[in-house]
Amino acid sequence: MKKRALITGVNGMDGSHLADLLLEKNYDVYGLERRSSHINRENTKHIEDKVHFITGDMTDKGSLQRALYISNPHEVYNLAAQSFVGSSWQLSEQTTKVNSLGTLYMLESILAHNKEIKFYQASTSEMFGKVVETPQSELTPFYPRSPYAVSKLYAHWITKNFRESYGIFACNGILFNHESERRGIEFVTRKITDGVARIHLGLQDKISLGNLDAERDWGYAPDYVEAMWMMLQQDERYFFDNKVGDFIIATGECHSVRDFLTLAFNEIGIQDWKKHVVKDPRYMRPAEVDVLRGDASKAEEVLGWKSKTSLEEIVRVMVKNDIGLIKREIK
Ligand code: G4F
Repeated sequence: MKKRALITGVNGMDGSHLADLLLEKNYDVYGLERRSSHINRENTKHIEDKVHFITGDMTDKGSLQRALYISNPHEVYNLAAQSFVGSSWQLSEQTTKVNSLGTLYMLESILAHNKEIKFYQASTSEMFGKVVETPQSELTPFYPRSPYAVSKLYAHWITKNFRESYGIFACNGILFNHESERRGIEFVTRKITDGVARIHLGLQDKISLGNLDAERDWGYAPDYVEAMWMMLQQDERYFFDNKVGDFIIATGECHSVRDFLTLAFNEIGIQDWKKHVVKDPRYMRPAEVDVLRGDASKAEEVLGWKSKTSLEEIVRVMVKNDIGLIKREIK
């Protein structure tokens, strides 16, 4: 029998990579997308005829109930979110409604529809915020530093609570930063690779950025969506052992925004990039997360998952892809 999966946020970077993976594994893939006059299926256009798209919204519980009814899934991957930390101070209410209440609505809907559905929640390293220890593991206390991180912390705990209260097979994947050529342009890595590509093609001279000293544990999104899938394939007999519920997904390595700039400019043969980068206070955050580094040893031990792609490779793929995209754009 073919398995059915419902992915919320299917047109995002993670949603589209996960849809690719599940289609490869012969799933029937249903994707929840928001109504809009310009639906952005940039990341899913190559699989548009294979994914069953369902219109819905995380803040509209009826639409989630309807999506479950239509897809009748074995697995739900909740990847929809207001995911840009920087905007969460301006959009704190919307961020909370989508990220926190949306997760609650989905869990309530699963409980009403079919308790046997396995549920994956996109938790995040941002919950560690002002870190109390390094590296961060599943046991590290949280200290969120943005409305985004606070909203995700609610979603994390309500997922855990539904697991403990109702016995739902629900996992939190605490994913550290992960990137790919499908990353939104507002995130620092893609902003840099897009800017570097434009500089290479003579279309711009400078990239405006905020805090260059921030350090992140950057992995490759296609590797990370595999971990999401693996979490939901665990043996149910061991699931309610508390050790098995939530997982850190990370590379264990940490690099600064400066390091990322060095690697990206290297790809176009520029060593001294300083004259191409302008510090712009508009991109500084009211409260910053200075440094994140994850310890994914539980994922390796229990799931057999390990990050496969180096930061050098990620940067190479992203810069190359942006050069190709822009060349086609200006043709
Ligand atoms: O790329 P970022 O915007 O990612 P951030 O805030 O770490 O969050 C991402 O990863 C989280 C963990 O997986 C996710 F939960 C979240 O949804 C998102 O995917 O910023 C990274 C760092 C920050 O410290 C930021 O201050 O880069 C710094 N930065 C410096 N200049 C900038 C810029 N970030 C952005 N977006 N734009 C800049 O110009």
